[in-house]
Amino acid sequence: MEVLGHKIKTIAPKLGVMCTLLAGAVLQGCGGGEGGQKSDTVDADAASAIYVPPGQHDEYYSFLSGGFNGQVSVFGLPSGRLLKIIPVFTQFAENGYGYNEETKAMLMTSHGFVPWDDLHHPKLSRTDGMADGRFLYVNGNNTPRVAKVDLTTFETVEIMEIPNSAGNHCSPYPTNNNEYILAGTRFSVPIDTDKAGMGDASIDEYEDKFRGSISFIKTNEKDGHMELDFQVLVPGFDYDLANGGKGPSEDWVFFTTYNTEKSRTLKELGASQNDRDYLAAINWKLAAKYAAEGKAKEMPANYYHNIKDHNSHIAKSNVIKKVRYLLPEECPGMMYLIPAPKSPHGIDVDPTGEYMVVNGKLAATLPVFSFSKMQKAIENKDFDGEVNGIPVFKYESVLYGEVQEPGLGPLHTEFDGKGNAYSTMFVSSEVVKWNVKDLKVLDRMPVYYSPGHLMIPGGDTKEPDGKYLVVMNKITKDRYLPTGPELLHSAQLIDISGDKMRMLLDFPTVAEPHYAQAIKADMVAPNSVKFYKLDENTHPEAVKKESDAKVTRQGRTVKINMTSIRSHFTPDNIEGVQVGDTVIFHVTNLEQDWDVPHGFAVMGANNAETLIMPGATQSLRWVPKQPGVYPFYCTDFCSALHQEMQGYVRVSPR
Ligand code: CUK
Ligand code: CUA
Repeated sequence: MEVLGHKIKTIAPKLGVMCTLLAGAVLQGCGGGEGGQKSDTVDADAASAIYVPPGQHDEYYSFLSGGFNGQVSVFGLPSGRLLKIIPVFTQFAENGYGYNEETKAMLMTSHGFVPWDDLHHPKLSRTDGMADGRFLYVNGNNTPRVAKVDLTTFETVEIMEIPNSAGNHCSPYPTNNNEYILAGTRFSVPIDTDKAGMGDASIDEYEDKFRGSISFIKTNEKDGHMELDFQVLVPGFDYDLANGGKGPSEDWVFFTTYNTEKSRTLKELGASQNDRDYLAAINWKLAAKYAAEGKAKEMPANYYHNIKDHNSHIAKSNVIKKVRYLLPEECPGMMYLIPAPKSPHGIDVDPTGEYMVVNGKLAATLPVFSFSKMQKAIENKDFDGEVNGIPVFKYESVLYGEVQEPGLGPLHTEFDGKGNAYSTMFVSSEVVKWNVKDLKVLDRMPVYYSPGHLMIPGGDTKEPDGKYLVVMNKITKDRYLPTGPELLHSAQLIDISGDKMRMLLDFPTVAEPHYAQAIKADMVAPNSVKFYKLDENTHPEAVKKESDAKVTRQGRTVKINMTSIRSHFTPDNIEGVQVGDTVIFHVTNLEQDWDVPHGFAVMGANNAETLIMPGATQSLRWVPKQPGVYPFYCTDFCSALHQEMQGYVRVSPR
């Protein structure tokens, strides 16, 4: 197969072949190949390498995306202990997120209340090219959103909807000093710059009317607060993944694209008939400069930006009505296209910032592009035509070299900071270690089964911490005791400190992890909030002492300002509620101690419980439908008298 004159071998001229290969790999549980070792043979010291004695802490926090559960799960490494599930785009009955009055607004969008999403990529905020442990940014794929988790509280505190986007997959990518969080569209959609909301066009007009977008979200240095500065409306391809430069390539960010022939269907190989797709290179600094210098135009928009206040714990939605945009064809030098094997998946830039690895999942080689060659090609205008006014490089003029026979189905690559890269091979089900300079394969480790992303702590930064590698496998099959047709996905921990990879541990994950991030525990743990200070609670319905607790009626609404402290609620016996009233319990947890939340649940309420952190106020809305005496109680075991932490609400007929 030829890519602009350059030979690229593909393993799968037809998608069917890919599927057969995949099925073969999965069914046989094959992997390995030359130099492979059976990962079932775990060496005798593996246990001690991951053993974290009771009462001691892990060395790393890792943050795994939950994929289709819309959450992030936090695991300690190397133990694989699950430390927390953080709901982001999903209602979480366990703690009332998205059910209680304070957090409902977090899940508001221009489409209404959307309490689910598909969360793929956690990314830690950055300072000087390194993860700084302050915030975790994550993407919502389905109803395009970017969220921020505060790592002092491990709570989702901000969610921004992304206009002019569909399938927010190449997202989020924080630049090296968190100047911007970049978020790229997956699907191109019709974008009408005269009107807010979704554009409309016949799907047959794809070629002319559909565009993608890359959003430039500015962040505030102090609190990480997001603001959509502008968007670049890019050609109507599909965009897959993003990764940014470092050092010399710091000003650049790269996106893999597919469907560059702008077809709408895979039928008859429609979307994959091109010999090649592109790696899109965007100079984000130059884009910001163009936007600042007035090149950006303004269009109407309608998107939600939801922020949770730290002191009141109340989330509020702001609806934003305009967005600025740049067109690459009007901004010379801002965007280029590099031919790449067709349907590439991950793009990963090495720690030096010189090498861009394109994981062409259908290709038999792994091409590595050179940033300095790209700079030269720009200088010499060494182009091979253009697409929508965007120059396309010649493959050879930017290619550093190709890893030969890396394995089948390369998806993602990370780096160990010692000159090596590690790539996942989805089809041959292995992690392959190779040297970035000489492109030689050094080692292979079969993994079980069919890995997607892999993650080395700091492996996407300028200084990776090359001790452990976590590979996240899509298919679990026989790795654990069977649990019916569905098994949890599986992560495997591999020691990469030596020449050869060493399998240490399997652990089940929560739903489907795509990407993950990890950071040394001491970058996060010391800043962890132990409880909220009651005297800083600015919730308008907070009551800070029991004697202020009260029940008030306003029309058909009954407001119950309640307190909780070990081990009672005040008030705990409530009368005067009628069927059909709207009852709102505003519960303030008076505790000022670490790890003493109280739960609150009332019989028949069709929302959830809520779990109130010490010092915080949370509110549950309830409309009783039948007369009766309804018990309520604390749901989280809080003291020897936890079971007694209860009360009644009497609901009378109207
Ligand atoms: S993607 Cu899932 S394995 Cu959404 Cu980063 Cu590659
Ligand atoms: Cu409060 Cu149990």
